[in-house]
Formats: sequence, structure tokens, C-alpha cells
Amino acid sequence: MSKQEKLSVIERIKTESKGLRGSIVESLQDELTGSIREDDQAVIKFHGMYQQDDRDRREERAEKKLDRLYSFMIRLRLAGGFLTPAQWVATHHIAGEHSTGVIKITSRQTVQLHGLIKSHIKPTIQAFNEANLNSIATCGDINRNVLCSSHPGESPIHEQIFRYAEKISDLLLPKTNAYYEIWLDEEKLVDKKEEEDPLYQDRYLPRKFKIAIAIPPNNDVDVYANDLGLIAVIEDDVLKGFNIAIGGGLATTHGNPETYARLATIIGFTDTEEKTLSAIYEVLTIQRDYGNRSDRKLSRLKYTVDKVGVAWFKEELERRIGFSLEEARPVKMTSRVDHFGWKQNAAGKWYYTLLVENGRILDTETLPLKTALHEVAKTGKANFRFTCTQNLILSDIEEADKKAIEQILDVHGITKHTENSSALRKNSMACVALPTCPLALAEAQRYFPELITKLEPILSKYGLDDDGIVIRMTGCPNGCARSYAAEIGFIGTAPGKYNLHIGGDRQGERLNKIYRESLEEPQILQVLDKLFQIYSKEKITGETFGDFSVRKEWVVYD
Ligand code: SRM
Ligand code: SF4
Repeated sequence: MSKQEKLSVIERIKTESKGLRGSIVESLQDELTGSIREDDQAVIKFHGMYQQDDRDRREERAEKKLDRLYSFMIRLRLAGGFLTPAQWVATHHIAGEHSTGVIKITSRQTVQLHGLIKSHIKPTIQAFNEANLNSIATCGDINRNVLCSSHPGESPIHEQIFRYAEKISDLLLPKTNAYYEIWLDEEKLVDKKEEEDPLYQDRYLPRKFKIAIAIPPNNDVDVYANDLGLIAVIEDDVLKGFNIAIGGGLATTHGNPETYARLATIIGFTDTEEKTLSAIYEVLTIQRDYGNRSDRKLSRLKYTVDKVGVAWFKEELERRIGFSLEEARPVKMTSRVDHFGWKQNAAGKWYYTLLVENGRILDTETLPLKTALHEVAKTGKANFRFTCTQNLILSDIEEADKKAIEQILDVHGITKHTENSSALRKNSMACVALPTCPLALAEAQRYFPELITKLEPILSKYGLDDDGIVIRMTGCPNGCARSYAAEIGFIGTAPGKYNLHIGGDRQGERLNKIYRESLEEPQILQVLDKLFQIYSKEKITGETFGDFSVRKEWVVYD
């Protein structure tokens, strides 16, 4: 076997995992360590968890010759990002009892809890199960949480499209019973045939797989950043079908020129549900069969698509689905925003979108956000919907209940916080990074609010307070807060150092490009001060910072 064909270690772990069981049960029973066995660390991802450790305390513990302070992060599967008020109350209590207490809204419309010690994993999953929630397949080489445009007020047929997210999520679940046996103590399956998996087989996908559905003109899901994107085609308030886009993905690796960020390519249109689901399923089977299983840096669908070519991919897809895709319909994206504040939909229901900076729900001295949301949930009068930029919509509120919810938000200072936050802050997003993410090279969510506070007066100085520039930061080039799809993106290179990317557009149809390498804060402020000054003087009406950066050729596109 040539070097190129040598399968990655993860491939062996998957096929030998006995339907994603591995030796998780034995690992959990080992009381000598807070960690689990190495192979199980890969298997457990398919159950929605990551083993992590507190990086802030590594040095101190190493000096004392102590093991790292291991803990686990768990991520829920919430297609379209929806929780009932009862489920929020449950999540609130589970977070308090088993994790750091912080409920973290992710950039893919779900929530994570951090800091679970090993003995708390099972009780956590069982408690979630009682609330009808699970973490199946939210990580690992498999289809992840399916995104759907967040705001139901935006389209009268939002609910119909939202149901697609649930159907796609169900269609692409693994067939193994392992999750139920390990975590929920269900009987072991006697007939193994019941869990034969024609989609994933025993090798699963070569890498993670991500799907999103956008409802134009708002690209709030960043649909083109996904392996597979569906863009709803709506005419006269009727859903006609979806344009299908393949091969989006953002991560790169510093110093590896073979890696790149890529926006998905639209390959056609499907009208019926049956055809759409069939096309989605077979895109996954092509990736399963042709994706790179030797180099995990080059195994996402984007590399497969570029390796075989878009035309070949489409032809192969049509062969597998047994029909031709129709020509893509014209669609137009004009924005990528969360609509903060109160909004009413066509049916008269109310929605309040609130800013949750970097998705972190906790109580601070100045903002008792977690308490406020618990109070709201206890009324039972508002659903919880997560946006893909880590914010929250309290939704489906009847006119008669609006006052009560409003009062809770006002009393706890939530309304004021959202209203008084700058346009820049409202359009900002940072990934988790330190202290839990093992891959972080620099801070992100713990530092970004501070940087925004320093950028706000600069924008003010140039009369740009209301400019909703899309600005994002990630602690490494994996791009978890989609920093490559921002007008201004910061990508961590080392502690306190970031590559500065500019030139992305506001609606997520053009990626940014690197402008300056490894800047520290003083240089960041200096460089952006200069750019904002020129932008404020020379921009033409309606021109965004990203578009202006391209017109000025601060970054050059082919
Ligand atoms: Fe991510 C790995 C956090 C969205 C690309 N991501 C990680 C891990 C699990 C680190 C690890 O592998 O051990 C991070 C856990 C940090 C922690 O302590 O919680 C992590 N990713 C996140 C979240 C929580 C960021 C956030 O602050 O919201 C997002 C969870 C989404 C979810 O609910 O499923 C998150 N990750 C993304 C996105 C954005 C998106 O999907 O829209 C991307 C870029 C898009 C893409 O996939 O191309 C992204 N994460 C990655 C990658 C690079 C994958 C690749 O193609 O090479 C990794 C590393 C990996 O997979 O090896 C990664
Ligand atoms: Fe971690 Fe990097 Fe993702 Fe941030 S972008 S959460 S640092 S993997």
C-alpha cells in the first residue's frame, strides 16, 4: 500500500468499534483516571462528547506531577436549534448539576455544556433523555446538527422548512444502538442485523459532514460554508424546492498549502421532498466512497469535490439518485443578520431576539442572563430558538403573554443590554478556544468582547457606529466561528497573535483573504483605525466594509 493509501488511525478505530461501542463501558468504570482510553476518545465523539482538559491549569498540575484536569464537553442534537420551555428548564438544571453551569450556544444552532467529570456523563445523558433530548452524532465522522434559518418571523413557511431540518437529521442518523445501550442501559440487541447501516456501514464517513438550509434573502446559516447547503426557493409564499450546493468548508491548517476554505457550489434544484432527501443521502454516499481516508486534513467533501470535479460529482449523483437535477433557480441573498428586539410574524406571534455575546449563557454581576432565561422558561410561554451566530430567540409568544416576558427581560436588564449593544458587537462571533479547546493557539471568546470594546470608539470617531460589519474571531485556523466568512476575521496563530483577514462580503457569498499576519492588539487597533478612516471617507452609499476592501484592492481576488 502506498503512503497515500494508508488509512488514518481513526479509520481503524471506527471499523473496530463494534458499532461505536469501543470499550467505553470499561473506560467509564476505570476510577484510576478522569480520562478514557485513547481509542474511546475518538468513539465517544459519535455520541456527542469530547474529552478535554483545563488548559489554564496544565502547567500548575504538571509541576505537581498531577494528571491533566480532564473533563468532557457534551453537545446536543437540535435540528434547526429548537427547545421547548420545559427543555430549557431541564437544560438549566442539568448544566448546574453536572457542568460548569454555563450553557454555551454554538455557531451551529445548538448548545454545549463543558466541564463534566467522567462520573457525571451518564447521569447527564440520562437527564437529557428524560427531557427528550440527546447528543447522538453531534460530533464524529457523520452528519452533524442540521441548521435552518433561525427566525420564524421571516417567512410564513418557516415551520415547513424547519421540518426539513428534522427530517434530514433523522434520515442521516447512524443505525447503531450503542448510545442507548451505553448511556441509557437499554438491552443489548440480539439480532445485529437490526443495526446494519447501509449509509455509514462500519467505516462511517471519512470526516465530519455539515448541512444547512437557508431561507433567502437572509443567509443567517452561512449556507455556503457547509458540506451541503439547501437554499429554499419560495415563490408567492409557496416552497417550490431547494437549490443544492456542495463542497463548502472553512478550515485550513497554518503552513499546509494543500488546505483551503471553500464556499459550496450550487449544482442544481430539486422540487419534491422525496427527490431532495434522496439527493442529500447520495451526496453522503459519494463522499463515503470517494472521500480521502488517509489524510484527515484533506478529507472533507470540499476536497473530494475538487478532486473529482463538480461535473463528475453531479453526474455520479444523478446516476445514484436516478433522475437529473433541474437547473438551479435564481435566488438572492442580501443579508446575514439576527433581527434583534421584538418582531411579530404573519400569524401574530411575537419573537424577541437577544444578544448572547459569543453564546455564553451565565449570570454575571451586571447581567443575570441565565436567571432571566430560567424565569422566562418557567412561564412556559416562550420557546427557545438558537441562531447560527450564537444568539437566542424567545419565540412563539402569544400577544397576551408578551407583557409578562417583556417584564422579565426588562427587570433583569436583558432588553437594555441588547438594545444598547453596538452594531459591531451584535454582528460579532467568537469560538470557544481557551481554556477547553485543545486546538486553540490563541484566545477567542474570552478576549473578543474586550477587543470589540476597543474597536467601538474607533468606529465612533469615524461616524461608523451603526455599521453592522460582520466581525469574527477564532483561536485557530479551524474557523469554528466562521471567521473566514466574515468581513473582518481574526485567526489565532499564537498566544495574543492573530492573522487579520478582510474582504468577505456581508451576506456570506465571498470569503475573506489574509491582509496582515500575526498581529498583536496594538497593531490590530492601529491597522483597523487606518482602514476605518479611509472607509468612512471614501465609501459610496450603501457600500459595506468588505466590498470596500475589495474595491480598494486591500486584498486581491483572481
Ligand atoms: Fe469546530 C473542532 C468548537 C463549529 C471547524 N470545534 C472543534 C473542537 C471540537 C475541538 C476539537 O476537535 O477537540 C472545538 C471544541 C471547543 C470547545 O471547548 O467547546 C470546536 N466548533 C466548535 C463550536 C462550539 C464553536 C463555537 O464557539 O460555537 C461550534 C460547534 C458547532 C456545533 O454545534 O456543531 C463549532 N467548527 C465549527 C464550524 C462552523 C460551522 O460548522 O458552521 C467550523 C468551520 C466550518 C467547517 O467545518 O469547515 C468548525 N471544528 C472545526 C474543525 C476543522 C474541520 C476541518 O475541516 O478540518 C475542527 C478540527 C477537526 O475537526 O479536526 C473543529
Ligand atoms: Fe478550537 Fe480552533 Fe475551533 Fe476555536 S476555531 S473552537 S480554537 S478548534
